Amino acid sequence: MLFVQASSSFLRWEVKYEYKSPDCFKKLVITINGGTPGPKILAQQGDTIVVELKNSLLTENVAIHWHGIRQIGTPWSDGTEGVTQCPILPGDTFIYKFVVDRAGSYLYHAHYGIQREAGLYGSITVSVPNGESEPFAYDYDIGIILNDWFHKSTYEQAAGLSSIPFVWVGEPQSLLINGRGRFNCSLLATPSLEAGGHNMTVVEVDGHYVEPFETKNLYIYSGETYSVLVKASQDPSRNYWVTTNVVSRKPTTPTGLAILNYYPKYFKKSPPTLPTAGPLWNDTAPRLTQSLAVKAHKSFIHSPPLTSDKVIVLLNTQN
Ligand SMILES: [Cu+2]
Repeated sequence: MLFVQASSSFLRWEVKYEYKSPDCFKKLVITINGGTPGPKILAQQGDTIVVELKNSLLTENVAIHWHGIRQIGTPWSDGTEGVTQCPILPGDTFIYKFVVDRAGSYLYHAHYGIQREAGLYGSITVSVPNGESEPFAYDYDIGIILNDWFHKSTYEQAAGLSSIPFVWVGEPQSLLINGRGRFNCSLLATPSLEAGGHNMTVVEVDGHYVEPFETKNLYIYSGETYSVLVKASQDPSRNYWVTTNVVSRKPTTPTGLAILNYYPKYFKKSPPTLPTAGPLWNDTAPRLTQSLAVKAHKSFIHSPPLTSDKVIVLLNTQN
């Protein structure tokens, strides 16, 4: 008999506006416990996550959606404000309580207005239960979260998007990697990600194991999560640029940069090469190739039910 002991994590979060300069441009952002992105949630499959969320925004409601978490039996913790819960009013506290029932990488984000664009988002990593292993091996795990960053306030963006005629927000001023980016720094949409010339092997997509496939460029659409394996097989005496670029629209946004370093060697040294410019923004072929390469791992195929109880026809329109 196997006994599995799930534990519970209690997190106390305070959401508020603070001035921050994630890309050297100072603006009001929404923080959780003083940071954007918010705290990383690290859990094990079967754990119960309890988040006591205090809304200290003064004049705005808030709600947080746990993207990819199925909320089986706990729909009221889904955070879809206006659907499964009333928004959390300024000054109020709400307790989210749910089980993370599937290993994988996920994100959480604001679900009120466009507060995600003000910085209210973060990551959730759920590891497999003790005694179980993933269908791939690695030595070290690191989370990377990408975000497009606009300097206009979310109010200006939202007012434009809901105006007639519609006012497009334009291109993001920068791309943030783990909450940091560059815009006119003295140092120096749909993003694609490159790991400094290291091939990436995609092994998990949105909480599902996939048949591994290799890529040099990973295309990530809004809300998607991927786990990739990177082999530290190159010259360890230098550093490498990790780059993220806008694709799908002609980019005017500077490349988002981070450094891939073979720790502890030379971790302050700039890479000796220039960052790559990223894939051609209008070349859709590699994106289609990636979509077609994502297939359920053969040991983890969940077949759909053979019969349906109910048929729901959805009509989607955009005015
Ligand atoms: Cu979402």
